[in-house]
Amino acid sequence: MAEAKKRALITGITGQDGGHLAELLNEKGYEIFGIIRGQHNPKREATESEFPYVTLIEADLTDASSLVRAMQLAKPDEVYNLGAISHVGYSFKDPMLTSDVTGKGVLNMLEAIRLTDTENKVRFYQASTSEMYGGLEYNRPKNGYTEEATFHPRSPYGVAKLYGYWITRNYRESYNMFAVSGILFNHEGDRRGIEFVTRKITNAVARIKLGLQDHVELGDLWPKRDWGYAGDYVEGMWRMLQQDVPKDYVLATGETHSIEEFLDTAFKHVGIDDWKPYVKQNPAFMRPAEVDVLLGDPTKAEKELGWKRKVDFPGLVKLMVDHDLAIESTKL
Ligand code: F7E
Repeated sequence: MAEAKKRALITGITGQDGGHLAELLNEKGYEIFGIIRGQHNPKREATESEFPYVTLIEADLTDASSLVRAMQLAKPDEVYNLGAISHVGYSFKDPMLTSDVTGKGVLNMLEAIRLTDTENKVRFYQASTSEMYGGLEYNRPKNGYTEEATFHPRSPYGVAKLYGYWITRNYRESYNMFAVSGILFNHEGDRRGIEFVTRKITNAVARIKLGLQDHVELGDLWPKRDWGYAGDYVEGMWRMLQQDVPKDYVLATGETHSIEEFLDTAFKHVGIDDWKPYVKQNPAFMRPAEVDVLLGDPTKAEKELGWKRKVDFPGLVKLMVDHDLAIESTKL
């Protein structure tokens, strides 16, 4: 008899990582269920046409009973909790909702698993983040943040994610659940939303090159980030759930670059050597508290999961600019 297909339930299926993960799990032969929110979710149609192999289930991370129902319908072997209010700047404007969705939503999902998974077999992945570290000088390890580094979140988003991290760890320790956190540094790509700085830049670079726009407005340009490719990172998520022992892992590139360097690389890729005339600073895009420098140390994931990022910084910028050039040139 053929082996039964593994089943996965993904929250945040309409987001960047949800899309990459759905593709990966489909290649691996999983039966995939995705949680979608709301009566007329504007992303439903696009999600259905791009991922016809995903069964969508209406539920909401703020409603534990809807998650119990989703668990009963999907009967998953693995749950990937990627759903969140994920924009750091936005979390300052809506801190309560961020705390409910990005923080307490994790507890709702864990409880839904605990109440339905009577054999304690389900494996749970929590999308934790480098935003939990905060990037301040006093607690920046020289070779990058490891799984053991000190946390000091700098936004309502970071604080909510830290709750998600600890409640996941607490359920692992209290109920012996296979519940792990991937502490992922920034990961970008062609599925990235335009509200994040990398995609905002690559889209603007493409449009400026094509004569569709004459400048881009940004906030602070000095912060540094450890930017990788999202397609590489979902492979790491999956590997975490295939281990014998549940543990938390950092996924990062081990390199950090400023927004200025990102601008420089992106503009040079389309033949513009000096980006300064095309960039205006606008305080509306600055944050009440900034995360200065993020650099991750992925040694543990490399050793224990055999994971390593494939796309490097210039490769990532090129991939994103080329993708935006292709899309924007259809608008000429
Ligand atoms: O900002 C600065 C901004 O919004 C990066 C999320 O996936 O990664 C992401 O969080 C930096 C910050 O990403 C603009 O102030 C300047 O210093 O692209 P971002 P993020 O805040 O690092 C982590 C790991 C997550 O977990 C999050 O969910 O760029 N910046 N000017 C700007 N940022 C934006 N968005 N827009 C600007 O105009």
